[in-house]
Formats: sequence, C-alpha cells, structure tokens
Amino acid sequence: MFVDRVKISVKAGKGGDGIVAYRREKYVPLGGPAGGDGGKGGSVIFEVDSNKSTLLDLRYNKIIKAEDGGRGKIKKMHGADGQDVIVKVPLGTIVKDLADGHIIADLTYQNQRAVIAKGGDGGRGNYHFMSSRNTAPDFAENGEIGEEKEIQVELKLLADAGLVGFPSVGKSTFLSVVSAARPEIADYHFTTLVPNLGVVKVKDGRSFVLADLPGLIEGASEGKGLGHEFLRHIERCRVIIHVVDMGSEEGRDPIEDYQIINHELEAYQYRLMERPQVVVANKMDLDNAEENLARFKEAYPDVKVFPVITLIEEGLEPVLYEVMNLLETTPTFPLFDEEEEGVVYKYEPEDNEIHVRNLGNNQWRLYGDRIEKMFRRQKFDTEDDVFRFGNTLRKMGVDDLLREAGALDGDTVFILEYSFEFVESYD
Ligand SMILES: Nc1nc2c(ncn2[C@@H]2O[C@H](COP(=O)(O)OP(=O)(O)OP(=O)(O)O)[C@@H](O)[C@H]2O)c(=O)[nH]1
Ligand SMILES: [Mg+2]
Repeated sequence: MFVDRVKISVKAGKGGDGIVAYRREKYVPLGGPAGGDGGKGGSVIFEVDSNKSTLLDLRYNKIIKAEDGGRGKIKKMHGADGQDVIVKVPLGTIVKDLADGHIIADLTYQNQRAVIAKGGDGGRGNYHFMSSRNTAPDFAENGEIGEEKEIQVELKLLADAGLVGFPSVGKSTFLSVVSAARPEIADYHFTTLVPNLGVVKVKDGRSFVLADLPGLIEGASEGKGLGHEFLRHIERCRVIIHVVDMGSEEGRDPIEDYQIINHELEAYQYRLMERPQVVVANKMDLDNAEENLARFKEAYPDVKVFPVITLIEEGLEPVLYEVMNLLETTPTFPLFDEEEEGVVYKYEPEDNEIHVRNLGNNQWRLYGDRIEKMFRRQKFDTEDDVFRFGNTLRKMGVDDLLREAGALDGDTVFILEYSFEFVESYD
C-alpha cells in the first residue's frame, strides 16, 4: 500500500534528575557534595532510507516515544542516557508540527537525519552548586522534560521532472522506455494508481529523476479523479512533461485536453504553472495524429511541441535533452503550505524575553520560554530552593520588571501554574 500522509505523536524522553549526595569517607563526618547529573532523555530522530518508498510503517505506529534519561548516581556518576528512537523514512519526507503548521524537517538526501522531538537535558547534581558560601548544597536540578509533538508526516516525491496528462495518454509508457522503471501499462483509464519513479539517463551522461503520476481529469484540482491526491507530488518537480494524446484515441480533442490540464495545474495550489513545461505530442502513429498536430500548432503557435511515438521509442531523445537543459537552469521551488499561501519555513527563535502581564487584583503573570524552562527545571523541595530561585530571578531583572509594571509588596506572581508572593528586596 502506498501511504503518503500520516498523523502521529512523538514524545522524547525526559532528562534524568540530578541528585543530592555526599561523599562518604572514613572518619570524615560529611564529605563534599557528589550527587551525579541525570542522563539525557532519548530523542525521536527521523532518518532517510532510500529503500523505503512509502510511510506505511508509520500508519501502524501512531505514537513514537523515546526513553527517559536515568537519575544521577552517587560519586558524581552520570545517569544513563535514554536511547534515541531512529525512524526510517523515505526520501522526500516532510514533517510538519500540527500545532502551527510549520515545517520541522525536509529530508532530501540519503541518510539525512533530523531530530523531530528532542530529549530533555539531564539535571545537574548537587556538586555543581558548591561554592565557598555553600560547601554542602542540598539541592540538585530536575531533568528537563522531553519535547512532545503532534506531527503530520508527508511524502513529497523527490523527482526532478513529472509526467502529467489525461489518463491513457501514455505517461507510464514514456517512463518505461526512458528508464528502468516498470510501471503497469494498459489501455484503460487510471492504470497508474500510485506514483512511480525512474532514473532517466540522457545519452550525454547526464541524468534526472522522473515521476509518472496518475492521470488528471477535468476538476482534478477540486478533487475529482485520482490525480488530485497526487498532484502535490509534482510540487518538488522543477520541470513538467505534459503528455497529450495526439491520436485522440479516446475520442477527446488534444487541443482542449492541453487547455484543461493546464487549467487544473493553474487552479492547484503549488503554482505548478510556474514550472517550465515540455509538451509531448504522443501516439503520432495514429491516423488523426498529423492533422491534430497541425491544428494544435495553429492553436498554440508559441508552444514548442515534441511529436513522439512512445510505443516504439521514436522522438524521445530531443525531449530528454530539452528536460535536462531546463533542469539545469531551473532553480528549486520553495515548498508551500497547503492551507495558507506563503513559505512555511519559519524557524521561530526561542523567546528569551521575560514578559509581565497584569492579571488584575494584585496578581501578575511572568511568562516567556526562558523563564518557564528555568522554572520547570527547578526543584522546590526546601526553603533554600525557593530562596535561590528568587535570587536568580532578581539577577535576571525580574523584580525591576514587576516594579516597573506596578507590582507592590505582597502581590501574587504566577509562573506557569505556580504562585509566589512578591516581596521587594532591600539589599
Ligand atoms: N498507438 C500508440 N499507443 C500508445 C503509445 N504510447 C502508449 N500507448 C498506449 O496507450 C495506452 C495507455 O498507456 P499508459 O502508458 O498506460 O497511459 P498512462 O498515461 O500512464 O495512463 P494512466 O496511468 O491511466 O493515467 C496503452 O495501451 C499503451 O500501449 C503510442 O505512442 N502509440
Ligand atoms: Mg499510467
């Protein structure tokens, strides 16, 4: 089965907690702090395996979870790192974060790896916090939580050129004679149900990857027929080979066919008409072909047409040279989002700012990625922990921010789901 779109959940492992421990030595009442660091949480990593051609495996594996890191150990020993989970995916796999639709990974070469959900860092053990003032710190950090995401995994075939046209015009026949691919060929419509790929070697030694796609029909861009499902695979193609049945074997008019297909490409969302097109007039062996070709040239005097008889491999070489030459001068097109127009590569930098919001009733909220992350890693087991965290915040300028915003002594300050009393310091 060909599966090219799957929604799954990925969950990276939590970092192990750092621990509080002390060295024990004979005759020494209290040795130095020696609590080890927690191990890193495992990550969920995707890796390209070009032997894979579909996302079928993921359909049966809806939740992918990596291992948590181990707790730190005594004698400054590290906890064990959580195992990463490596998921093999086909070439051309794209991963989107369903929360905001942005592309997390675009896997375009063999063995390429991308971290889809990053494991949390381990917390530091207490020996890291030793200072001249505190020689026996009784606190350690918690491990960071691992990333957790709902993602959409999509396969967009990595082909340089794509064959489009009505059903039965000879697209699969074309692929079969110019490459080693052996797609099914038959005289009924929609013979091709899933895309096929082949490597085309041009006589001068150059080569490109060609995709044979299911036939398109009028209304394909609105979901009619099969082609719509697969039109998005053309998105990566830089050149389109538009095959027209000049023999009008099916009783259709090639002049109209050409227009209808172009209209569908135009109406579809990936700006497919911006790609250069090579128009192939196939089935020139049939009775009506010459006459149709003459009418076609009259109707579209500016369109360069390549008359061919795919069946007996006649006239194909000029087509392949034309495609190859166009590929050399055509840059790749950026990937577009399905829902909204525009480029979706938006890497949002982590928000390092600390924000203050007035919640009214003498209540305030502190938020921002950095402060929330810091907070999550903090243990609050003892008074000392709280005091220490307060000091850190003060150093980060949080008191000033609150004061500027109008916070008063005794107000309540929230971070995530926790609250504190705001006490101005006079030191
Ligand atoms: N006479 C003639 N028939 C051809 C030629 N090329 C292909 N055909 C025939 O046209 C029919 C359809 O060919 P396919 O290659 O399966 O067509 P397709 O465009 O892939 O069709 P779908 O997969 O259904 O979209 C087959 O019976 C082929 O043998 C040609 O140059 N001349
Ligand atoms: Mg076919």
